[in-house]
Amino acid sequence: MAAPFPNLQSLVDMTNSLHRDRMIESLDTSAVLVKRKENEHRVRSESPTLPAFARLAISSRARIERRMEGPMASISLAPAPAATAGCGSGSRFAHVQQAPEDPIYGVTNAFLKDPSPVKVNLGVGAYRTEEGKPLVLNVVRKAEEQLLADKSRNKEYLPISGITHFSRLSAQLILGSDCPAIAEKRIVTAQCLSGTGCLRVGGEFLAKHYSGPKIIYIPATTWTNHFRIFPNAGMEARTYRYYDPKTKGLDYEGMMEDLRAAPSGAVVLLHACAHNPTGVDPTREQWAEIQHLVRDEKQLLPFFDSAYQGFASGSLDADAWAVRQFVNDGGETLVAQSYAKNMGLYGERVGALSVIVKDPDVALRIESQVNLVIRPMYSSPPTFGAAIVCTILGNKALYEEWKVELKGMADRIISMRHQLFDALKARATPGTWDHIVNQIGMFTYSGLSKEQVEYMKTEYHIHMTSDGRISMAGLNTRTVPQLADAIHAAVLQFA
Ligand code: PLA
Repeated sequence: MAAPFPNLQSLVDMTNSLHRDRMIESLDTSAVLVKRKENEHRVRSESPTLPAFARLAISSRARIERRMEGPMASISLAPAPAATAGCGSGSRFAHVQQAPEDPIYGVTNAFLKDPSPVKVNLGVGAYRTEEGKPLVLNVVRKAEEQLLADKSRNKEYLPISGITHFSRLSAQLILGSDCPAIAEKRIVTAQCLSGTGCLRVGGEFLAKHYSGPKIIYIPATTWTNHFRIFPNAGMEARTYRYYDPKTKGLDYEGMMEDLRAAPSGAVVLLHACAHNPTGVDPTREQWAEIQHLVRDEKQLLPFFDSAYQGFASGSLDADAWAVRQFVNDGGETLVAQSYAKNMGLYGERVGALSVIVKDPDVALRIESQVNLVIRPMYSSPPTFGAAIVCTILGNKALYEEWKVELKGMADRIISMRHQLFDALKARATPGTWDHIVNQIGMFTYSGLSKEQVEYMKTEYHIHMTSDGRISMAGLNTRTVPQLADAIHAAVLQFA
């Protein structure tokens, strides 16, 4: 009968050599770190000041190397000693490093772990009601009921680029139903996995097919995920100045200077409205000059990230103004649209990527290539969320009802801004707080420091991102005083 483990010896050998490689590798890492430290402090290796762990690393490496030269049989298949177990000995993934926590999801994790009954999550940009609860819009409930009642619906795969009707309605929503690019069929729209999916697919399409420099200019202060999405998609990410902490407003001069210095034809990422995290948008006059620079001076390719249409001002049209200005000048443009916030469809992952070009034939070919980006990535998008959007946008009564609900959310956020501003004024909190009411959209970029944010977390159980961003949509009349007390104390504590 064949032995149960005919290759036991080779297994032993493999494991041993794996242990040895891992141990040597980790000791080498220590040695490299030591070398760096040595250089920094100009400490010679024989110096008695060499830290103890460094001496240990170097001598252990020599010992292991000596040992490995002996017969393999001298090493048992027993579990790795405790010292190496930490480096995951035996695993092909032992080299995998702990990734840093996502700056926004990390806040949610810390909030969930906080046992305090008064904890408040002002981290992620997710709308909450006055009662502090997540909101499913009434129109969404109605659309869901209609969809569930329709027994002719099935669960078939969607086409690679999603529901065609959804794409048309989405393009009309962001560009306006009278947009010439739509009438002239110079637009390709694909249903993607919410705003993030649109940016990722758009980024990869550009990395593969854009004829200009594959460099995207991102605001230096921006939604943190932008910095990962585009390099992952194959684009080089560079930054342009955007926010001026001194004025808590737009660094307009810096922005123009940096875009002017960009290589001609590079891509530029622009927040369509309600810039995240700063809440600072260009004025219409500034937009006109940005457009002139982008189109006429530098032939940059604008890529709009529209994650908050309707959330900024309460008006879908006003919040789409900048995008429409660019598209209607006839130049080529990309737009990523998200329905997470404005329809409250966060987890349904519904979004639309539009590529607007100069020629309908080019649009057709782009469509085929966008599909070729999507197909090996996730094949085709999910059905239900996009069906909800189609039901609402395709029905006049539901559409009107949605606009009212959307305005209700935007107005509640604006009212939170005023309540917080008044509460700080009432406490005579040192500093200027006008930016709380002047900034636009879901977030207040408070100007609070990392230390102040940490203090507010430990002392007041207020959770927010370490850059001082406050999700105003997470506040309510009950929690405003708690936040105002926390800010007041933090400002006095770290004056
Ligand atoms: N673009 C910007 C500017 C965003 O702020 C967000 C979401 C997205 C795109 C992507 O959203 P979506 O994929 O869900 O459509 N930013 C949130 C959530 C609201 C997050 O970080 O994922 C935020 O808290 O910043």
